[in-house]
Amino acid sequence: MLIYDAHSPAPRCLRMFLLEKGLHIPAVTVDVFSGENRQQAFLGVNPTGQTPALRLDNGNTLSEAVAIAEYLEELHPTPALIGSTPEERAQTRQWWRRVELNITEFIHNAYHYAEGLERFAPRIPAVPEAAEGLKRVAQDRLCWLDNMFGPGPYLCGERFSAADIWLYVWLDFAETVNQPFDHALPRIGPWFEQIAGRSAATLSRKLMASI
Ligand SMILES: N[C@@H](CCC(=O)N[C@@H](CS)C(=O)NCC(=O)O)C(=O)O
Repeated sequence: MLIYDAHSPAPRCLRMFLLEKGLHIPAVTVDVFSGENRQQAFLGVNPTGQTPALRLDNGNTLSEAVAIAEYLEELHPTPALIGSTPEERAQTRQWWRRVELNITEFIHNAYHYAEGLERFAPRIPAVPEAAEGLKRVAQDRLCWLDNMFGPGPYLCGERFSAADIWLYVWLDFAETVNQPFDHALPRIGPWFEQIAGRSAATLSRKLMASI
């Protein structure tokens, strides 16, 4: 297997997931800043032109960080970051979807349409006038998530999961692109500091240095 990695948040989610699972998969870094990922060679690997991607030993390629994480957890069930029972897996996916569909996708698109506009306008449809609204929605939905946060310490209660990784990585990225979140949020504030203290958070950040 080979991972196509990059100095960007979606690949960092996968890196942190692998570190937490103790999995080592060879990786090559694709230069998304120069647009290497949009050149023919990489499009032959992943036609979406996005990272991360996982080349399988049979020559097929998977993309979408969540799908890759699900695949790797099936191959390596322990330690479980999605879940070891049907209910645990459903609970993780419930929070994961809340995180992605309401918060991280808004952060990502707001970045594309504002701070990342120059880079992304030639690559994808860009709607700069939507950027400020998307940033507001992400902040609002983070308060919504904060209100729903149970006794913790993690989104899935006592169980650290992929949902924590995805929310943490994207909030950490958001801080660097003019989308800081309200650290005074009573649940998310302390939760963020706690996740930031994990060694996988530090190690997975290394490749983000040039953002
Ligand atoms: N939904 C995809 C998003 C993938 C994505 O947008 N990757 C970004 C890095 S965070 C990328 O490759 N950007 C470069 C580009 O789109 O040209 C996933 O979670 O894997």
